[in-house]
Formats: sequence, C-alpha cells, structure tokens
Amino acid sequence: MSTVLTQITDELISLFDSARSVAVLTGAGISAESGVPTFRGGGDTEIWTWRGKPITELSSAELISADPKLVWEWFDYRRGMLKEVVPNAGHFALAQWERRFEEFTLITQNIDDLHRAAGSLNVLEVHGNIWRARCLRCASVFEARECPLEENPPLCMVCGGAARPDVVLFGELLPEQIFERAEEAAARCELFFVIGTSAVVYPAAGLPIAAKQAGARIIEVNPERTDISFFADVTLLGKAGEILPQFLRERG
Ligand code: BV8
Ligand code: ZN
Repeated sequence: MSTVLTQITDELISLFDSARSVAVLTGAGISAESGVPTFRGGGDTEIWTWRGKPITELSSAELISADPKLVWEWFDYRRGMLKEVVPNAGHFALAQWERRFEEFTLITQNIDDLHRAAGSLNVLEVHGNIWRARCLRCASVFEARECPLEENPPLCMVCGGAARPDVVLFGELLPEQIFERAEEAAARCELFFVIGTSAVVYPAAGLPIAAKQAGARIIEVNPERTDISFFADVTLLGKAGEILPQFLRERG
C-alpha cells in the first residue's frame, strides 16, 4: 500500500542518500512549470486536441503515411511553443542528481529536449526529440531547428529525400536499443522515480512495473494520483519543480 506524502521525510532522505543505483521516468508534468502544456492536464480532463483532432490521431503512424504535411504542421506548432521555454527547477535538480549517484539513468517520454538543456547527460529519449528529423529514404537523423519550418517536409541533408519528425508516433515501435537500456536500468535500480506522468502510454508505462517486480522502491512525484499510485511505495503529492530540489537540500 503506497504512503502518500505532501513533503519529503527524513526516512525518504536517508533512502535517497544510501542509494547506489537510481532510475527516473519523466513525462509531460516535469515540463509543466516551464509552460509546456501537458497531454492530460491531470485527472481525466479532455486529451489535448489541435484543429479538432486528438493527439493520438495527430501523432499517429496512420496520419504520417496519409498526410505527412499535416503532421509536420502539428509538430511545427509545438516547436513554436517550445522555442521560448527554458528548463525549470525540476529539470535542473535531476541534472544534479545524475552527478550524485554511482548509477543514474534518466528515461523521458518528453520530446522537448529540456532535460538536455538543463545539463542532463545520460538521457534516454524513448519517444524521440522534436528538434530532430529522420530521412524517409536513407534514415539519416539530423538536427532540424529552424522554426517555423522553411520547407515542409524538410529535406535530408545527405540524400535530399523527404524527412519526418524523429519522434515515436502512436502505433510505432520505440527505438529498440534505447528502450532496452531503459528496461535494463529499471531492472537494476534500487530506487525508481516516476515524475510527472499519468503512466497510461505503453510500453513506457510498463517500466515502473518492471522495476517493482525487480525489487526496486517506486517513488512517484505528481500533484495527483495516477494509475501507478496503487503500487508505488511512496506518492509525493506536489509539483516536480518544488519537490525534487528538496532532495538536495543541505543535510542537518
Ligand atoms: C507501440 C511522442 C507497438 C509524440 C508519444 C497496451 C495497452 C494499451 C495500449 C497500448 C498498449 N501497447 C501499445 C498501445 C498503444 C499505444 C498506447 O499506449 N496508447 C495509450 C493512449 C493507451 N502505444 C503506442 O502506440 C506505442 N507504440 O506500442 O508500438 C505497437 C504497434 C502497433 C500496434 C500496437 C502496438 C507508442 C507510444 C508513444 C507515442 N508517442 N509522444 C508526441 O509527443 O506527439 S506518447 C506522449 O503521450 C508522451 O510522450 C507521453 O508518453 C504521453 C503523455 O503522457 P504524459 O507524459 O504522462 O503526460 P500526461 O499529460 O498524460 O500526464 C501529465 C502528468 O503530469 C499528470 O499526471 C499530471 O497530474 C502531472 N503533472 C502536471 N503538472 C505537474 C505534474 N507532475 C509533476 N509536476 C508538475 N508541475
Ligand atoms: Zn536521406
């Protein structure tokens, strides 16, 4: 049965201090305090829609084959929103955590590049990155930072072929090696933090379950309970930007 807390306890701090191997899974919630809209603003409110289409349709394998131009317009709209945002205290805390543990793996579902911008190095982007494009002909991956897009679709720098966003769409497989490393980290860690995710999108949402089965303690950070709260060891009800830095506070 999960312990629900609204602030960190000394017991949690000593668990944190004595850990050797830590893994973290983040979702849209960690970028909320940077002004990035989440997909489900929490609870079961309406899923994010654009031009009347839900994200599960806009970011789908079906639509990229049917109308790649519209998919690029959708991602260019989101790139426009991301252009001005900067990481928040939650992102910066995790960048500091990385230097604290013998073994630390940051697994993110976010495509917003904010963990890297905050200085995190070992980041597994299981759903890709919105600032990269991948060629449909030669599969080259390249940075595509111009926003708005100069041409739709952007053309491959290697072969001139049409490119697509280097993100994982619904109905598409995750990058194999990256997800394998995420599964390994979940199976090896002593502490598995689940931060700012509703944990409904698979297979990423299966990682906390795998970690629990491998004996890890599950610590959730979210202003709301989620689908994993029932098996988390601790649920810290609050905002990532306010809670995560507390783990680094001066020890008495
Ligand atoms: C696949 C990139 C094989 C693009 C994304 C098993 C069961 C059911 C369905 C499936 C299943 N297996 C596969 C599926 C289908 C599907 C799926 O899971 N569907 C869901 C909707 C049920 N999965 C897939 O399609 C995956 N591929 O399985 O391939 C296959 C192939 C063919 C057919 C079948 C299977 C691919 C999934 C990846 C899709 N791409 N992103 C883009 O961004 O547009 S997913 C995208 O949505 C995000 O990356 C993320 O993963 C998800 C959104 O979730 P969250 O990040 O958690 O955001 P959300 O808004 O929901 O929650 C935010 C939370 O933060 C809330 O709890 C809130 O309270 C909290 N919060 C708010 N403020 C704060 C905060 N927390 C802390 N601090 C705050 N300040
Ligand atoms: Zn190419």
